[in-house]
This record gives sequence, structure tokens and C-alpha cells, in this order.
Amino acid sequence: MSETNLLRTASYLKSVHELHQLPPDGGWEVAIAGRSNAGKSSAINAIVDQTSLARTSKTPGRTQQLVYFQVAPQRYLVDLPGYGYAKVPPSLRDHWQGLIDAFFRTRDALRGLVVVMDVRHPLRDFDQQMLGYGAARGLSCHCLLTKADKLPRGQQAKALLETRRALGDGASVQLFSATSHQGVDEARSVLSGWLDLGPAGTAV
Ligand SMILES: Nc1nc2c(ncn2[C@@H]2O[C@H](COP(=O)(O)OP(=O)(O)O)[C@@H](O)[C@H]2O)c(=O)[nH]1
Ligand SMILES: [Mg+2]
Repeated sequence: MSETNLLRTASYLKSVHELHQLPPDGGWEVAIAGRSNAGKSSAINAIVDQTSLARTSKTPGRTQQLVYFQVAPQRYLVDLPGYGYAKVPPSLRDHWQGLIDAFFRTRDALRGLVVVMDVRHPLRDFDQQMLGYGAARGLSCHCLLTKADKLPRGQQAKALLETRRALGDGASVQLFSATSHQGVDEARSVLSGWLDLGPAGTAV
């Protein structure tokens, strides 16, 4: 299957540290969250088919702001701050917490949430917290179980089933790998639909 990737046009727009820096609240955007080192940057790069749009790093916790990528006019991907930093001062952590909290509560353009989780460690505390934010807003939520290439097929299927069971109707779930490209088309089609990127009238 080879579809046109409508997310390929994504380019860096800005980094937001304070609410007043957010772009005007119109159109549609999708937030992408994940624990530090879960593979979020790699997933974003694979989905948009660019090698280094989102910086990947072996040092956890480098992303300290909401990073906006523009896909089309008023169509954004928002890379949320990673979490799980042991070394971050509590005052800074509280600031991010407040920013994310207000963002989820007030941002009208926010249409969907993607939570990126290592297939070997799904649904940790903060993943649940993010899904809670999404549920509170009534957002569509989709989970990527990434680094699937690190598990044999049988264990991938088991992780998928268990995560699906745990989430019930709260979110959709898929296997993903930035390395093998497993699941990349599926993730693209979810995001393109939420961002209403298809030809007029075909949005899901
Ligand atoms: N094997 C494998 N490694 C991955 C995959 N995605 C990310 N990684 C590795 O996991 C580490 C963290 O990835 P990164 O995308 O920076 O994670 P982030 O902190 O969540 O943005 C890096 O060493 C990546 O090369 C994947 O799908 N498969
Ligand atoms: Mg990253």
C-alpha cells in the first residue's frame, strides 16, 4: 500500500513556553505525548517522513516546551513536553504541568491525542494521566506501541491485546516501529483524518 503522505509538509513553526505564545486558536491540531525515551521524536519523524523534524536524542527529557509543527494552514502537530525527568527542578516541572493542564482545558483546536509508549512498558502512570486529560476533554485518543521491532511477533500481539483490553473504548491502539516502519501508514491515516487533511469531504 502506498498512499500519499499528507503529513509530509510538516515544518517547525515555534516552541511555546507560555500560553500567550500559542498560535491563534483555530483549525485543528493533534497533541503527541510520551514518556521521555519512549520513541516519540522517532515516531513523529517516521510519520512525517522526514529524518530530523523532531529531534531524537539518547538523553531523556530534552523537550521542555510545546513544539508546534505546521502541516497546512491551521493544521498542527503539537509535540508535548516529555516526562519522567528525575533531574528537573520541581519549579520547572510545575510550570510544565500548569502549561499542559491549561492547554488541554482551553485549546479549542485540539482534536486528538496520540500517546507514544514503548511496547515493552505500556500504560505507565504518566501515560494514564495524559489519557485522562484526553478523556476529560472528550478527545479522540490513539496509542502507538512503539519499538515493536524489539519484540517477537507473538509478544507484540500479546502486548497489543493486553493494552487494548486495559483501555477499552477509551482509546485506539496499534503496534508501531520507527525502525521497521511497521504501523506507520496506519498512524498517518489516523492523524490525517483528525487534521482533516484528505480531499474535501473525505475527512473521518
Ligand atoms: N529499535 C527501535 N528503537 C527506537 C524506535 N524508536 C525510537 N528508538 C530509539 O529509542 C531512543 C529514544 O528515541 P526518541 O525518539 O529520541 O525518544 P523520545 O525521547 O520519546 O523522543 C533512541 O535511541 C531511538 O533511536 C523504534 O521504533 N525501534
Ligand atoms: Mg524526543
